[in-house]
Amino acid sequence: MSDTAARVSSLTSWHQDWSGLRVAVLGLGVTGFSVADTLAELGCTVTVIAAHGDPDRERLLSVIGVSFVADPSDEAQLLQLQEINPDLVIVSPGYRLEHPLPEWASSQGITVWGDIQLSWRLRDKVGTPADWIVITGTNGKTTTTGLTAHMLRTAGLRVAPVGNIGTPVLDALRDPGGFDVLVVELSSFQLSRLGHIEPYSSVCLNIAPDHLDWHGSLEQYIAHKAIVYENTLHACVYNRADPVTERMVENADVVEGARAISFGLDTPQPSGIGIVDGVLCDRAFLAERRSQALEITTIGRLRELGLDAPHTVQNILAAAALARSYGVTPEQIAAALENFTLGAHRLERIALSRGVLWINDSKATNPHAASAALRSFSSVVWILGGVLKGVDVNSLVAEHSGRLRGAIIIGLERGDLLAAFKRHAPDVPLFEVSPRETEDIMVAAVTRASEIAQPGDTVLLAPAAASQDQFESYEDRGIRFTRAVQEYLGGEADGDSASR
Ligand code: UMA
Repeated sequence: MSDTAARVSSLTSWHQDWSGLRVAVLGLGVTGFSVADTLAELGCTVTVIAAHGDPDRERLLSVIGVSFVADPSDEAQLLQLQEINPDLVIVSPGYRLEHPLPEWASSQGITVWGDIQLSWRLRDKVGTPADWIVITGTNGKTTTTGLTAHMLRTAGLRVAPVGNIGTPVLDALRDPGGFDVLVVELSSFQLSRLGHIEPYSSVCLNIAPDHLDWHGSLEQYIAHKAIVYENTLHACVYNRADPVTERMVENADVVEGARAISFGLDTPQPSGIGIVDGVLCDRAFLAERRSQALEITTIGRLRELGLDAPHTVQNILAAAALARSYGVTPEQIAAALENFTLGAHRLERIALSRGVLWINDSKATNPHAASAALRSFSSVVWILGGVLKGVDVNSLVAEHSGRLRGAIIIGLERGDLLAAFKRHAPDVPLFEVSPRETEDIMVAAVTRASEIAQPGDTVLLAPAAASQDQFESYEDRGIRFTRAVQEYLGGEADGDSASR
């Protein structure tokens, strides 16, 4: 190890001397900006390199004395990086592992970290470092992160939900108020560059194929997800219905005394959280767990709160396990659920008009999430398509063909979807919204959906794909859908609640 690499490796506290380090930050999204801002504050000499600029962030970088280089070509960016010859490279999550810039840096013996490793090292800026509860999984991460944070907050703790949910961990670390707990949502991208951290508790909620274009194979994707459990101090929470997550816990190198805790919709064994006769119960965090269980809430109450979709209940059980591991009481968890609302773009009800329910599940960015959404309704006009990320859609179409009144395809990449419908749902009326045909994809999709839907149907935006081919983000996609529905219906929505 070079002297520089040894110096970088020894930096494990905000209060050490980071000054003068030459750092290259890859990417100028939310992560890149927070990294550059932090390292500039610590006295490093920082250059941000990215494919594209961002006028607002660029302006701020110049104010804080950070250089910025934008070039769409990887070769040109590499030359810039070589010229900087940094002591340390911090990579934004979206850069694939074998991207030429981090690859070159590693080959030169230069230390390469993701933003989460940097955050872990800097976690002692304000007072006693917060404990980290870390959450991953193919689907439900963001909801579970929000739920866990809400439960901990209801118990009177100072909590921030951070990470892939949208707020970089570094932003929370620099909050002068400080936190007791950070609930950190980690994507497979962030996990693949995690390095050594020591989570208080951890969970991988479920595994289904996603981001295969980025990871190369399902095996690699699973291997990266499994990193979430490494060095866990107290509770490794896994999904009883998903044996892959259980195997991850069995194989993880955890701290002596850390427990494996399962969650699931079925009856829990000791060290599990689950459901008995409609009651959500904890058989994990009580001394008498061999013979007793603690009641948390009931499915009936969750139904009244609109939180009873099976995948939502699973997220609640996982969040309850994490919160219980931190000492939150069942009563506090029940109280938290009373005023928790699912975020926008997750089975979000837009309108009920002329007997047709309009639902925005733009957050369904892979087939597993879309399948959960489809399962919630019996007769569906389904709007789908976008960036498929190398994931197979055949079984999704086959599984749900029976509930489809029709399907409307958006997105640029269509071959696989069209072939899946031809093979598994040849009788389902299929429509395409051609990007060339129209300026506003969602207006066209909503108009077409309104022509097909019958009273009793649900029009469901659950794309099973990422959005970036036609929209800025899944939020942008959901907002455009919502706006198109509202404009189409004018003041017509019945406004009463629909249950089906
Ligand atoms: N860039 C390049 N070349 C590349 C990749 C990126 O130049 O090969 C540059 C872009 O030009 C841009 C910047 O990098 O300047 C964007 O970086 P980024 O893609 O890492 O995005 P951030 O804005 O930093 O947001 C990231 C996460 N994005 C991704 O993982 C793609 C956000 O998750 C996360 O909320 C944020 O950090 C804070 O942690 C989004 C996401 O889609 C919501 N996540 C995926 C998912 O949930 O499925 C993993």
